[in-house]
Amino acid sequence: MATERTYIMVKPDGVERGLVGEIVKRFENKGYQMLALQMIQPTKALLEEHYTDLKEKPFFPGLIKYMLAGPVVGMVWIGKDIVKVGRRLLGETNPLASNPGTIRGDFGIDVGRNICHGSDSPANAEREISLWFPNGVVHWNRAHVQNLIY
Ligand code: 3AN
Repeated sequence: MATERTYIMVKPDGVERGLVGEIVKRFENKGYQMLALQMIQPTKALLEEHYTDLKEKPFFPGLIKYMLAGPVVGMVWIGKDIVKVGRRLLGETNPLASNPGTIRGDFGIDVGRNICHGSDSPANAEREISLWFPNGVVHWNRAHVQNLIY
C-alpha cells in the first residue's frame, strides 16, 4: 500500500453537466485528500502532451476536439493506493462497461463522453501533475486544520 498522488480531471461534458461536486464528493467520502483544484480551458498543445501515449489512435483527433469543447476541472488528490482506487471510483473507460456505483457507470453511456480522467500509474500521475500544475502543488496536513479549536 503506497501513499500516492493522482491527477483527476472532470472533462468538459462532466463540467457542463454539473458533475464536479459529485466527483469531488466521491473522493472525499472515500477518505482521500484534495491538494489542488483548478478550472482551466486547456490548449490543444497541453492536451496533445497529456494524451501523448494515444496520439497514434484513430480516435485521437476526436478526443482532442472533445477535450477542447469547454473548461476542465483538474485536481490533485493524495492517499493510500489512490491511483488504483481512484480509477475504480471512475469506472471503466467505456461507461457502458462500468458498474453502477462508479462515476462513469452512474452518469455516462458514451466512451467519447466519459466524464472524467484519472491517471493510470503513479509515474503518469506525477507526469500529469507537473504538466497541469507547472507551479507545483502545496501540501497541507489535515491534522493542522482539525487541531484548530477556538
Ligand atoms: P482512461 O481515460 O480510462 O484511462 P484511455 O487512457 O485508454 O482511458 O483513453 C483516454 C481517453 O480517450 C478516454 N477517457 C476516452 O475519452 C478516449 N477514448 C478511449 N478509447 C476510446 C475509443 N475507443 N473511442 C473514443 N474515445 C476513446
